[in-house]
Amino acid sequence: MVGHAFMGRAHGNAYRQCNRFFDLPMDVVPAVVVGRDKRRAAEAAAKFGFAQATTDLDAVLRDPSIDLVDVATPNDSHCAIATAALQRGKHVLCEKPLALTVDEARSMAALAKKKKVRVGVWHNYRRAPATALAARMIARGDLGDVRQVRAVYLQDWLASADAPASWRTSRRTAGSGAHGDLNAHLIDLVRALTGLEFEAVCGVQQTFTKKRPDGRGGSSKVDVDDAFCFLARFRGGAIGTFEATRVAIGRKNMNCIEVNGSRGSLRWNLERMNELEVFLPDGPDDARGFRTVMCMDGVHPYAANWWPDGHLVGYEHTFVHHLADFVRALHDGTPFHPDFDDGLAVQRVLAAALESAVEGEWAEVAK
Ligand code: SOE
Repeated sequence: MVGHAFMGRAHGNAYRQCNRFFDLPMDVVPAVVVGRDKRRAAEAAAKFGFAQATTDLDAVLRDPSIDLVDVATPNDSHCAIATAALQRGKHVLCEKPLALTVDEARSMAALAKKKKVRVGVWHNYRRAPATALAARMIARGDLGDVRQVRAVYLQDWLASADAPASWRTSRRTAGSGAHGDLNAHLIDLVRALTGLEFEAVCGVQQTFTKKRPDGRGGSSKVDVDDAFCFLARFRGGAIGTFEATRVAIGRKNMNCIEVNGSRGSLRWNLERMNELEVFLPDGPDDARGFRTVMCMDGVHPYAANWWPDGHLVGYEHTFVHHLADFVRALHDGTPFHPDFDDGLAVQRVLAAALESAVEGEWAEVAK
C-alpha cells in the first residue's frame, strides 16, 4: 500500500479486516506500506498489520512476491505510481478521482487492459449495504424507468478562512476542489445505482476563500473550487442535479442521493447509512408513503458477513467490502467495478463540468 495519512487509514483498516470477516478464496497478506517518511510508514504498517515499511517504491514494484499495489496518495501521483505498478504487471487499486486529467485516466485504463491485470478505483460508497440494495432494486426494475437523480455531497471543513491550505486546495496536486473530491463520488454512485451514462453537463463553481494559511506563517493561493454544482442530462432522457461543497456550515459529511423512477423513488444518506428510504406504489392508497428499510438483515448485501440481523456497520466497512469484492473477482476472474474504465468515465464528467463552468455553457461528455 502506498499511503497518505487519512486515506491510508481507511485502506489499511480494510486489509486488517477483510480476511477476518469475509470468507475469501485466498488470503490477503498485507506486505508493505510505502511512504515518503520512514517513521510514519512504519507506524502505519504496525497499526494495520503490514509486515514491512519502506520509502523505496521501486524496490517494492520489482518484488515478484507483491501482487497488488494500492495507491492511496494525493491525486497528482496516482497516474505515475499506478503506471509504474501496471508496467511491472501488478494489479492496482487506486484512490479517487482516478487521475488529474482525462488524458492520464485514459492512458491508465489502456495500460491496465494491455497488461491484462485487474484494477479498481476506491469509490467505496457503492458498497454500503443500502447503496448496494438500491442498485439491486433499480436493476430489478422496482422503480420503473429512472427519470431524475438528485445528488449532494456536503462538508464544511473549509468554511473558515483559517482552515489551512493543503494538497487538496491546489489545482496542481488535486486537479480541482470539492468537485474532484466529492462530485467524483456522486458521479460514480449515480452510474453504479442507475446504469445511466452522462450526455451533457452545465456547471457553476465558486472559491470563497482565495488564500489560506500555509502553516509556515505565510499564505497559499487557493485555485480550486470550494463549491461546485452542475446539472446533467443523461443518455436516454433522464436528468440530474449534483452539488459538492466543503463550505456548507454544519454539514460534516452528508452524502445523499435520491432517485425518482416512473413507479417509485428511493433516497440514501450517508449520515444514516444503513437505511434506505423507499417509495413503491404498493399497499392501500391511503397508507402509501416513503418507508425506511433498515438494510442490515441477512438478505441485504454484505450484512451477513458481519453481525446478527439488525446490528449496524459504518463508513470503514465500505472499504472492507470493496477490497473483499476485488479479491474475489481477482480469484474468480469475474468483473470488478469500478475499474479504470469507470474511473475514466467519471473523469470525463468531471472535466466536462469544469469546462462548462469556465466557459459558462453546457458541455458534452465524451463517450
Ligand atoms: C475529504 O473531503 C474526504 O476525505 C474525501 O477525500 C473522501 O473521498 C470522502 O469519502 C470523505 O471526505
